[in-house]
Order: sequence, then C-alpha cells, then structure tokens
Amino acid sequence: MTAETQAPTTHRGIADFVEKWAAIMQPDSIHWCTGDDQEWDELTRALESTGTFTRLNPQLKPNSFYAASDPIDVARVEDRTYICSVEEKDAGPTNNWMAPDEMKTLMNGLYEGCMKGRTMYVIPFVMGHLESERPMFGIEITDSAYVTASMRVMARMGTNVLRRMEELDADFVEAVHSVGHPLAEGEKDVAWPCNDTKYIVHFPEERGIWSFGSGYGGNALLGKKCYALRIASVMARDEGWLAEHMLILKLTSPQGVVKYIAAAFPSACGKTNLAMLEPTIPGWKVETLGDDIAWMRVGEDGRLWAVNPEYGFFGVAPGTNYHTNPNAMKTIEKGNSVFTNVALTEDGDVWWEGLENPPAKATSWKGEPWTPESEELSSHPNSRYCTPIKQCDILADEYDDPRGVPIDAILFGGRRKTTVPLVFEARDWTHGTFLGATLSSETTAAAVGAVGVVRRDPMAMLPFIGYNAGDYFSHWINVGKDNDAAKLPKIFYVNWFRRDDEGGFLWPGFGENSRVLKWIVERIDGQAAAEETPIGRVPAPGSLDIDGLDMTEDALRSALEVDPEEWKAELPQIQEWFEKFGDDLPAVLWTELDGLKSRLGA
Ligand code: GTP
Ligand code: SPV
Ligand code: MN
Repeated sequence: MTAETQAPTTHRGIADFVEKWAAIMQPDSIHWCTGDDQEWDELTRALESTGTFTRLNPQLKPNSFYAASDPIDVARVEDRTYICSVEEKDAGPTNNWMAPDEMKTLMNGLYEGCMKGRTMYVIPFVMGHLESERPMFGIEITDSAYVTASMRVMARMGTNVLRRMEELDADFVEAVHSVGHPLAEGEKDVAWPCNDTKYIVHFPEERGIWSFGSGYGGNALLGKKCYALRIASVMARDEGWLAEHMLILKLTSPQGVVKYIAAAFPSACGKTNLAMLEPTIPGWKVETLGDDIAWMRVGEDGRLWAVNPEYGFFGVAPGTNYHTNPNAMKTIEKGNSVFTNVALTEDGDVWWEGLENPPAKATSWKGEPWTPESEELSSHPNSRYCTPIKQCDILADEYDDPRGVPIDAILFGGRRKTTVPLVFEARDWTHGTFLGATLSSETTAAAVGAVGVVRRDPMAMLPFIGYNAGDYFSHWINVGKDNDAAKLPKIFYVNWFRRDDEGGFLWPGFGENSRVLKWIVERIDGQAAAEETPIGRVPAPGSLDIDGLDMTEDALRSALEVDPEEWKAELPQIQEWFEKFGDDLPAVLWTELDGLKSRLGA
C-alpha cells in the first residue's frame, strides 16, 4: 500500500471496502472526496483537460459545463440491469436475474485492473438528510470524475458525511462503479470513457450495487435509481415503508390551504415539469420538494410522510423552456450545472429542441455542425441538465425537514395517446393500488430501446422495483390494510398526453395542469363534483375550472371521455399482465379487475 491509499477514515468497514476494491481494480491513485469547492475546481479542470467538459460562458451560465457522451452511452440500460437476489423468485418476472455468485465471478473478471491509469474517487454520501433519525449512507467508488462531479450536485456528500458515518460506525450501501476503460501506460484518455459491455447489478440481500461500463446518470450515479429506488424498495418492503419514483410538491390555494401531492409518472413523462409548475389559475401557488424520488413512511399520526432523498435535479432538457418550465430555467441559469448531450452554441451556451431562440449555428451533441435547417436533432432526446436543488426559487422550506411532509394525494400517470382520461379518482386505496399496478405508458428515450411502445409500468417503477413486483403490489395493499385508510392519501390517475384525431394534444398541459390539481384538492375537501364511470370518478361537467382557458366544455369532455370500447380492449392486456405474477399477485387485484370487467359489461 502506498501512503496515498491509506484510508483517511477511522471507519474500519469503509477502509476495508476501499482497500479490497483498490486491490482488484488497481487505480493509479485514490482520492477521498471532501465535497468542497476546491475539489470541484480540481475535478472540473481535470474534466476540461480530458475534453469531457467544456466550460460554458461564465456570463451566461457561471461555473457550468457542457459534456457529450459516447453515442453508445446515452440512457439507462434496462436489459443490462439485474436484480441478483439469492433466489430467482425474489427478483420476480419483471427483472433480469442471475445467481449472485455467478454474477460476481463474471463481474470480478471485468473489474480486474479496470481502473489502471485512473484515479479511484471515494464518495461518502447520504440519501436523505444527514440529520435524519436513521441516515441512509452509501460509499460510491468510481473512476469517473464526471460521475464524481455529478454526485456532488445530486447527493449530500463529502467529509461531513464521512465524519458522521464514523461517529455512528454506520452501515452503508456499497456502491461500486467503473466506466470499464483502463488506460495503458502513456495512453491518452478519451472524452467519454465507457465500455461496450455494461452491467448495472444489485444484490438486494447484501444491499450492494455493482455497475460497470457506463457513465450515464441512472447507470452510474449510484445513489439515485440504484440505491434510492432499487435497493431502498427492498429495505422499504422489509421495514414497512415505500420508496417510489415520485415527485413531491406543495400546493397552496388562494385561501392559504396547503396540500402536499406526490406523483408517479414513468421516466420522461412529466414529473420535473409538474414538480415546478407555475399555476395559470390566479392565487394558486406550487412549491417544489422533489422531482424524481420519494421515500414515504406512515407517521405516528397515521399519515403518509414523504422526503426527497436527492440534492439536485437530473432533468430532461428537450422541451424545457420559459413557457413549459420557467422555474427549471431559472434554476439552471444560476450556474453550477452540468449539461449532457445537448447542443453547444458559438457564444458558449447550451441549446436544445424546444428551447427559445434557436442559434443560427451550434455543435450538436454528436460533435457535428448544426443549424436550424439540419435534419438531425441538435440534442439527444434524453439529454439532461444536472443542477443543485437549492438553486430552485420555489423550493419549499420543508425540503430541509427530515420528517418530510404529509401527503394528501398520490397521482399515477402515464403517456397515453388514447383511452386514458385527463384525470380520474380511485374509489379507495385498493382501487388506487390497482390503478398503479396497471399503469400503462408509451416508452421514452430515458431508456435504451424502442420509443412510443405502450407497456405496463406499475407505479412508474417497472425498471426500479428491486424485488418481485407481485410482492411489491402486496406491500402496497398492506400499507392500506395496516393503516387507517381515512388518513392515507387519496389516489388519482392523470394523463396529460391524450391526442385528438389530428395528433394534437387534447389538453394544453404544463402550467394549465394546475387546474387538474385544483380539482383534485377540491375533491379531497369534498367541494368538487365527480361522475362515476366504470374506471373511477371523472370531473362532473363544470367542476374542472377552465375559466380563462381557450377551450370549450366540449373539448374538455373529449379529454375526460371514458370510452367503454377502448377500455374493453385494455382488459385482455391487464389480464395477461396479471397472469405474469401467478400466485404472487394479491387476490384483491383480481377482484378489482373482475369489478372493472363487470362495470364495463364485458
Ligand atoms: P425523468 O427525469 O426521466 O424521470 O422524467 P420526468 O418524469 O421528470 O419528465 P419531465 O418533466 O422532464 O418531462 C419529460 C418530457 O415531457 C419533456 O419533454 C416535457 O416537455 C414533456 N411534458 C412534461 N409535462 C407535460 C405536459 O403537461 N404536457 C405535454 N404535452 N408534455 C409535457
Ligand atoms: C429516469 O430515467 O427516470 C431519470 C433519469 O430520472 S436517470 O437518473 O438516468 O434514471
Ligand atoms: Mn426519473
């Protein structure tokens, strides 16, 4: 061991973990992350020197950087993502599985010497609050300075976290990451090192994560999807709480009544936009608590309390602009942000499809010259901004409260051109669980693979449930059974993406979604009227406020329509979906499906 590899920690478990992997991966040096500004400067300078980062014009975006990935490394790789539970059955029918020993043998082969010529960064981090009753620690080791810089934005990390782990002699999630691109003696690095072979692997019983070959967000920032959803969902099952792919927002009415709303939409289906919504209806206010992940547990008062475990936004760039999401724009304009796979303009700014004022000339994410006449997109559809949550002007004060906020409503939603109305209400928790379990959405560019294909994405968690999805549904049902249902959130289903015959959106979306939120909270308070339909309760005529909106009551009816024929066509798909889970599917979900069938007269 050289002096450099001697761990600057009194936490034996952490020192052993780092030492063990350093011996396998053989980095040139080891850097223990402090999280301070000097470290950020060193990291970003190193990233500039390898060409990974281009510094943006400080007048426009201070302390901010542009990065373009290798075109083979642009999104989550669901077919390379594994849940390696001891028993195959515990991974369930929706996850890839391999026996843990077999996977470890395979990956140890890949990890052997994989950090040669590189620095191993050791990132002590905590998901959620450091001051929480039980801080949720992790140590990520990575050979990517890009990942290290991004982790500093997305998670609370650094020396203060390490010191707290030492004080508590805390358990932690071992998060192992390598881009899988060792450098031979004298070999020049590439701007975006990665490997054709990729594995994103979880060992749920050991609470361990092994990732190889990718530098992209969800594959490599291991505190995010891998820990805060896949591993945390297993912890949540064992301990009786929920780890969900949900935004959290605070809604204040003109009368000053506050409601907290959580919403699960699949990747690239509108969470960030709803979380930062600028209401178009007078007197209403939205503040943000989180845009992607919610950890929720029933408190002593019987209500469901939610915290956002993250520290930044990793948002979809295309479509983001001053009309759709002014609060995201203002957040990134303060600087301290990383933009990946967008276009770089000649004045050192970034641009993407949907942003105002297209530049006359730019460099596309592929490094090619681009003009507004170009046939190719300037930015990858899954290009992202990574920006500190604390810079968001409408961040709710409660964000810093380790207790979180009590949730009044849970929204499920997806991207469906047809069939699914703008909004409807579940009858009760079990029916709401049925709606979540059968959630369907068109696939997006957030994951590698075909785009626009309708698939079931239960609770928007299909790629993130760290165990058997049948057991996950039971867990949801049990949360309703074991608690006072009257105190739990009411469940709703929304669809901003329904189209008319010409392919246009039936609902204007974005800030206008505040009208739907208004109907939802008025339902909770017993003020707004609803109509029963076979699928649930939709707004009664006149109950959803379209005052001042360029939309007729008739057009609204088309957005709200429940067509029994379209829904009958869904039934065999839901049946087939449920059959996948065999005996693991809670029987009450079959009862719900039977009820739906009979209400549809099918
Ligand atoms: P992940 O970060 O991948 O989890 O995505 P997300 O769920 O946070 O989605 P996001 O809010 O970033 O939106 C994804 C895309 O949907 C963007 O291109 C948005 O412009 C678009 N979008 C969001 N809300 C609406 C809406 O109300 N109507 C329409 N038509 N598009 C929307
Ligand atoms: C998603 O795909 O749901 C994201 C982006 O939020 S990633 O962090 O890459 O998973
Ligand atoms: Mn997401």
